[in-house]
Amino acid sequence: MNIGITCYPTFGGSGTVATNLGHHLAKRGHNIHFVSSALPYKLKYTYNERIRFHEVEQVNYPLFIDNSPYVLLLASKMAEVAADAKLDIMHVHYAIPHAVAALLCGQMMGKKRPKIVTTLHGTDVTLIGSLASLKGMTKFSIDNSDGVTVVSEYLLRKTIEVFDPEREIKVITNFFDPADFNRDKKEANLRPGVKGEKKIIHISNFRKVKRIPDVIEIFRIISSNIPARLYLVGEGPETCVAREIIRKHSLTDKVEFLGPLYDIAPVLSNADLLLQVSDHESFGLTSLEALACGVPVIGTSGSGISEVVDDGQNGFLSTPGDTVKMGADALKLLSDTALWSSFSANGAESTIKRFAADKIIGKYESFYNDILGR
Ligand code: GMT
Repeated sequence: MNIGITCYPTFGGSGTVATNLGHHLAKRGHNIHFVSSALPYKLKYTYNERIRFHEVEQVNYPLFIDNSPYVLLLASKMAEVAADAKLDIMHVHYAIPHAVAALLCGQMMGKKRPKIVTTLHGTDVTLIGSLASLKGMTKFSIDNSDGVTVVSEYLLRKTIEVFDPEREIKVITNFFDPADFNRDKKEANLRPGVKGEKKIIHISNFRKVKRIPDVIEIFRIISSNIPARLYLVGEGPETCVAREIIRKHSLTDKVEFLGPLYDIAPVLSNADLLLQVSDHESFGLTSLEALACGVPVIGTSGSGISEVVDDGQNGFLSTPGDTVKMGADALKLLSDTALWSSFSANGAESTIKRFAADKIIGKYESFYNDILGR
């Protein structure tokens, strides 16, 4: 098949999933055309006969300084690529604005248009798509795509609750590549502090939904009981909040800000515990990748994380905000070597059974074939 993929090029789960999907589909013999405002950060830009990247050019014009017509430029680029590459499918990740641009591209192309598949990733439903100003447009893009997927049962429920869609929506979960995320990938050593310190890790875009103050509070509980060091990966609006709380609790010597990283597998597989304690996550890709590396997770219940982390088996789940329980659970795990080892092994085993790429990519292929009537 000839497949177009549009995603945000920057660090983030939806772009990571979209790019990895493209790589796997190319390995299975499909021709993949990425259309985005910049090279997706996970796209390997060495030559691959089956992968092409098409950049959406910006237009420099004084009237557009504060009002870039990005959706129009994206739709035009999609139509150009779809015609030249004879795309069967245009698969967009994150509804706003990508699905809207794809629908516009479809209208421009008429009968020769590719089928449009939209994958909803989370905040396009729970935050952005729920805003009164964008809700109608997001519903329009869901109802008019040829196929819509969501990354978890939780997100399916949320999508139905928010948009009452007029169509069936398919759950195809996120996935990981066991060659990239496994328990043996130990080549990067997190800078060791005092010998025997437990390595706690948090990875996110540091937005409010990630509950960064809770991450620091759980670490404060851990480190006042056992030697521990916190590694913060990523960056965002709450980074300065984190720095302030860390200073307030005199934890500066025990916390390392690593910034955004292209490849998180080496640091993950060196960690002892991942904290993903968001208000809600549609899926929690980082939790999946941590478990695959044999790293237990302290997570929150009530959203997609509970579809990835098995409470009491490979991690512990708590109500968002319950840092006292999360701190106690973390200490229980980190102080009991046998318990930690069994959680670690369970995580690696359960993720490979349920979320290995070879189990999931075929679901996308079947979905495309169904839509194409093949
Ligand atoms: O977590 C974010 O804010 C980034 C966001 C994105 O769109 O890149 O992540 C969402 O999509 C990921 C991939 O499907 C999911 O693993 C994340 O759980 C989801 N984030 C939220 O729902 C908050």
